Amino acid sequence: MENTPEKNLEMTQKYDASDIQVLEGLDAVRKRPGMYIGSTGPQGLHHLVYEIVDNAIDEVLAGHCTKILVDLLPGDIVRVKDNGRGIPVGIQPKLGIPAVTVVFTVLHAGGKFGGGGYKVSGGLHGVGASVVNALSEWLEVEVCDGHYRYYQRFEHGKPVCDLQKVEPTTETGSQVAFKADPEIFTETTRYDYDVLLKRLREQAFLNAGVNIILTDERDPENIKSDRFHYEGGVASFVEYLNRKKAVEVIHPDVIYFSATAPDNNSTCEIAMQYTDSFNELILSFANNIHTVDGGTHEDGFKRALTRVMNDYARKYNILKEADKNLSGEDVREGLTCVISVKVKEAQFEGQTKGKLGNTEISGLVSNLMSDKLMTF
Ligand code: TSJ
Repeated sequence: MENTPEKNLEMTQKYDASDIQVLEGLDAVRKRPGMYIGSTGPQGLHHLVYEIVDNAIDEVLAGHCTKILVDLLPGDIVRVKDNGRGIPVGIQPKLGIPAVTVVFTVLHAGGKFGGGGYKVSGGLHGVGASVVNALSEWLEVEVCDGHYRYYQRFEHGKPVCDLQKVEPTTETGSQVAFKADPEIFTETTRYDYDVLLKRLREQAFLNAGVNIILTDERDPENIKSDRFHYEGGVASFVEYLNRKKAVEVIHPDVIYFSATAPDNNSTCEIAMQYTDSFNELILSFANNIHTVDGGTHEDGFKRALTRVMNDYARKYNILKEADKNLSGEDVREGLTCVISVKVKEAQFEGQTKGKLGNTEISGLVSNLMSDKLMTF
């Protein structure tokens, strides 16, 4: 009964149907790219790189990747390579095609196959590799799974060959090379080295221990390269932010706290250090995304900092009975702080999705801060 002609016909039809759906999905991305990457200007262009790198960062978070190479090649081709497990190449049962092909041809397919729920990173709009593929003139993926090297090429998001088994190898990892489509990015397809450098350095700070190497080979006469590796993670980030000669730090060591929620669904890291500056600098991140408008993690931090400082000041009679409480601004003067939370199901709010909305995170961060800062 399993292999009757009727059954085969049915399967063929099913496959065709999902195939059409796949094409429709990526055509939608090419029709309205702004919906998926924000803009088709320089920001959107750079966003393509972040989307691909984010996938490699997920492999770092899963504990299987230590090194990410980002190369700019002549013609503004981007090549990203990691030393992770390799994007799975097995046939995805629902669609009947290799999982890696699904990753690049089905919207929102990133990290979903296999049902593993570890994926916590993601770009501004959390869309993934298929969007980059849809907006690329061409894209090539290579996967090594410790047994074989595999290869597939796409043009304008469509496979131009099946996944090829190239050669035996003991290597493991993934590599993606792509050329942004000038028909989409009409303003420019030129990457700004310093824009990528800033974002990749930030990612290295937020993911302690990872090695990220950015190389610009666009001009063979003038090759540039920077490597980012910070064992200190967010504490190193604060040191870096306070490195400027114009400011003096008030205490030599950066204060660092971390916690995992009892339900294991979120983690929080805080690094802070006071300087003699009048300015406060609080950078907050959720799932490695800079939350420019703050949110529940930042609120929880500020609430706890104000409370602990006032409690301490009362207890040791620094604030006398007649004195008013210190305000939030008072206790944040001169503070440099990085807050990084990783949340299983992050909710980003606001017009630009720059604000963390998860209500449970406010309590996690404020409890961590109250506990540890009080002890400190
Ligand atoms: F190379 C790269 F950085 F450009 C890149 C790496 C680009 C993309 C789109 C993905 C990746 C990537 C994906 N690196 N590593 C992975 N890992 C997986 O997809 C993977 C591997 C194994 C398993 C497993 O459960 O065995 C699960 C996943 C999600």
